[in-house]
Amino acid sequence: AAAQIGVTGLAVMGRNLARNFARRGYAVAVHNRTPARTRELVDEFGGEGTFVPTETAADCVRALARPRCLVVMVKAGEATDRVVEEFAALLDEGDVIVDGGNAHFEDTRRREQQLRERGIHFVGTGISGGEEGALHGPSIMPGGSAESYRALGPMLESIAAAAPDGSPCVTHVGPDGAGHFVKMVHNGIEYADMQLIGEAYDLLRHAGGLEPAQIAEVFADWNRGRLNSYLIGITAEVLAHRDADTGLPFVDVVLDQAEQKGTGRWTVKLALDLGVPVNGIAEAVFARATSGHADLRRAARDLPGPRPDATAVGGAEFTRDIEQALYAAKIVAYAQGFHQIATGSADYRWHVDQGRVAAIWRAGCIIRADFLDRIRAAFDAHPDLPALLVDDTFAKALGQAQQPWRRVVATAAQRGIPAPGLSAALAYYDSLRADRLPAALVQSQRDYFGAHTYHRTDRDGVFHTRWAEPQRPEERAD
Ligand code: 2AM
Repeated sequence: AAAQIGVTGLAVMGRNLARNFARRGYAVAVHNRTPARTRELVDEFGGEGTFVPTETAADCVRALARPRCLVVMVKAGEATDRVVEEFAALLDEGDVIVDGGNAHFEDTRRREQQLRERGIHFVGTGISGGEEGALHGPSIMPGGSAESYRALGPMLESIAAAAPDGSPCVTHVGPDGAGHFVKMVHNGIEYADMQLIGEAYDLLRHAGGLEPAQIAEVFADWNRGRLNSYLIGITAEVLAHRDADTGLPFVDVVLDQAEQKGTGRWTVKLALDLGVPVNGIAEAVFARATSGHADLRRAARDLPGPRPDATAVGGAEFTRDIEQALYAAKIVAYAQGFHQIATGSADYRWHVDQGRVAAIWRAGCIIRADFLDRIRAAFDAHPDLPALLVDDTFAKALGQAQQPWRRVVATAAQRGIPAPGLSAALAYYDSLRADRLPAALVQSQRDYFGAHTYHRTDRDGVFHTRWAEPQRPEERAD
């Protein structure tokens, strides 16, 4: 029988995705550069469904029913280019190549355009949820042509995670690179969420005087409330875990240097180009970078400042304050991510439905949470919501969090506990709220040294002041 879908690149993500298709009843052609991996997959998991092992790319293409749908799961970058080209040469008009790797969306745009000229659909697809997600149901973010989704959509819908309301966590995000773009921002938000959770832990420990096992209970408790999410859940588990060798809390034996593969950095780089303020996400990326500068940290260790742990603030009230601050900063981080999606969507003319994006992040992906359903509801109620923060539900939560959030940031500053995510989010929030920003002074400075001109609050037009002259006369510059 002809296979309905093919998967090439059978490392753990590709293998699990192939198994997921097979378990859902699809006949899956499987292929890998090194054929031993293909044989291993079939030997080990062949009983789970119908696999069609293939040795060469040509064999793989021959095994597929038309229009052929092939999922490429190889390393992003050159390997993807090479594999896509190898298969594209064997495919016909109307066939579909899915790139399920973590490609940069600009690469996806380039590949999509090149293949479109040859009549082949190229579908850059974000897949989130790690190895387990790939096997049991990821959140899937396909881009590419709407036409490609007709062949592909039903198959993706059947392997995707199901949201609490039963709907599959996949949608046609938009044309060309939209899927990989949205996946990139997903990862940026993930960085911010993880950083905020890290700061909450740090404050509970060093200002609150709690031990990791106690903080595990706090997180487990939060996980039963509005913060309920995959990340909060695994945080509780990690904090409860003790190292087998030393008996110490696991978190205390792990070197405090957080690494990154690049999608968070991409998010921030692109935000800079788009002019979207994502300071919460940026602080999370920089916090990882800061942690990795061991020499810098060693050199700075003896700089003056308060030492944490002096006296515990402690108490249930402080824990409640942190929960409020965490929730408020989380709203800000997600709002920034969605602002970036809206801006990218407008710039690239993708028409991304932000409510749909929130909906497909409700399950399967790393940032899955009840919270995403609140975001979905906000966009469903007001598709043109100018900022997530002003949605009634979120505005109310931010209102309630005001004083606790400010107390937490103040406590962090007073005690010398770094909280870049929580405080950047607050600064962003207050910047948006401000009647007047010191941007007026900055623009004045620009006019002073660079004749960059300014607008006035009281009159239309463009103005420049001749600062070098004693009378500092103002002239129109337009
Ligand atoms: P391999 O098993 O032959 O190494 C993750 O590295 C996956 O991408 C693996 O399945 C790997 O195949 C595949 N891969 C990496 N680089 C590749 C390339 N240049 N061509 C084909 N497959 C590649």
